[in-house]
Amino acid sequence: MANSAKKEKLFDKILRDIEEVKIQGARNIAKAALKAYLIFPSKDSRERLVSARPTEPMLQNILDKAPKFSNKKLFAHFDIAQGRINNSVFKIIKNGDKIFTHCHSTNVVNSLIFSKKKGKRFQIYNTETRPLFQGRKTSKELSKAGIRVTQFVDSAFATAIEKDSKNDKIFANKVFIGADALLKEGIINKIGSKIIAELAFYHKIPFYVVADSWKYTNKKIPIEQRKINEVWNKAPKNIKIKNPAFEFVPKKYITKIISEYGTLSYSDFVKKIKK
Ligand code: RUB
Repeated sequence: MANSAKKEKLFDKILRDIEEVKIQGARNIAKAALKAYLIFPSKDSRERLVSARPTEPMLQNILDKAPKFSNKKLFAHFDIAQGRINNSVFKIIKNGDKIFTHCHSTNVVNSLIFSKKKGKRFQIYNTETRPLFQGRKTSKELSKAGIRVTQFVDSAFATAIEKDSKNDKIFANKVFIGADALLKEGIINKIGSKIIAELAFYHKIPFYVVADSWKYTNKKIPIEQRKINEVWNKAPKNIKIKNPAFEFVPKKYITKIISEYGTLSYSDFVKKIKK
């Protein structure tokens, strides 16, 4: 196969894997999109990659940075930011914590595995994340790292989070959630995140967003609507199906955001990023 045909094949494969959520999570998507863009750096490639997952400012930001910075510097950012996030998450986790998480966030998962390796003892409550079950990926990775994981269906959000005062049992005492987009007034993350935030707020459980600052944007970000057959394949024709992939979580629910800038209130984080 000629070299250019090989390159085209690789570009198309990355694009398809992003669209089909084989490559998932803002950080992995941005990394893969940069790899694809560098094969064919053009306006057209950029548009195709951005529209593959439209709720991903990190993807957009990194492609905007691509002409201005070396590839080495851009790729290095992911690990530098993650390393700083890991150290901050480690400080926040206390032995005996029961941490609730949702979907699959590399920023969250890596920091939990780092904390476990450095000796913290805690357990995870996790929801499966219909329709694509990214929660199972989280459960498998954490369990492989020796972390105790309890998996719930999404409808068990309240049960997995709430305090059972009658039996003097506290379920989750902290929530760690990733982010796709960091905006001035709050974040966008996987569908389900808002109800988790509301429950945490109601039960006075700290709600932490764990996210690389390159997910920040001033732009208006659309919520990706995915194919309806992910929800119900061959559903009766007269039933309308909606499949929003993400939702907005207002900053009033966010106890702190943990990024490479440390652990900050959401407003302080926004101030910092705007400087
Ligand atoms: C993944 C998701 C993750 C964020 C952050 O959604 O909502 O919480 O992307 O992930 P999807 P990361 O599976 O639809 O891509 O920390 O890996 O950037």
